[in-house]
Amino acid sequence: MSIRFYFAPGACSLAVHIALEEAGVEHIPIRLSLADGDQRRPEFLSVNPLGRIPALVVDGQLITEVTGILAWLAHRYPQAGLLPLGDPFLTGKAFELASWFASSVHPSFAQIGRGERFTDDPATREVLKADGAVRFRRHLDRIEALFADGRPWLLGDRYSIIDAYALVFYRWAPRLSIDQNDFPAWTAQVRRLYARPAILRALAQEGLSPEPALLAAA
Ligand SMILES: N[C@@H](CCC(=O)N[C@@H](CS)C(=O)NCC(=O)O)C(=O)O
Repeated sequence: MSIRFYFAPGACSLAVHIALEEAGVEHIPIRLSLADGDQRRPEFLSVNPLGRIPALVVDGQLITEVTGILAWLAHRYPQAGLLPLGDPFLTGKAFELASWFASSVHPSFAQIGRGERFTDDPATREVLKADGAVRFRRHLDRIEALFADGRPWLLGDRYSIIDAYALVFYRWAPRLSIDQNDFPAWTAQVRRLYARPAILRALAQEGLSPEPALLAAA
């Protein structure tokens, strides 16, 4: 099987990168620079005409959307335990969270830097930018609140790839000057995430590192 994975460092594609590492999937990583506009160049538009990452090309067939790719990986590599596929309720909860991340959390962040997705009107973009910052912060607070019952992972007792998906947003918080220490329970979960070698490998392959204070020895 040939798998080509298109990603940008620290973007939402990080969740897919972690899943590929967790499942030990051999793949060809293709790094794009969003700042340089690689996603709008003909070479990439011929792969994904929507000009978005992540994109996975499996034996010539394209899969896009974080949730779509994670679902494919979870079913194709069930031994990796990316999703609790044997438990219909927890699988539903996993997709509940992934859908919320993709439809609400991520778009609120996109309102800030990708106003062109929503409107052509410059004045409305400014409104969206301010509104996105408020909404993104509220979403992060909601993620923190999910841990209020003491669960170690988003789905309960067991790690799933949904925990890695949330890590994308946790790592975006400082870009908006949001202090990650405002989320103590979530921060404890991120410490547990950084104890997983697959996650450290995915970060390293993107040229990124864990926040030093959150490593086990810190
Ligand atoms: N709903 C999509 C969102 C994909 C998306 O917006 N990816 C961003 C990076 S996080 C991107 O490709 N941005 C490039 C651009 O908007 O030009 C998903 O969940 O995969």
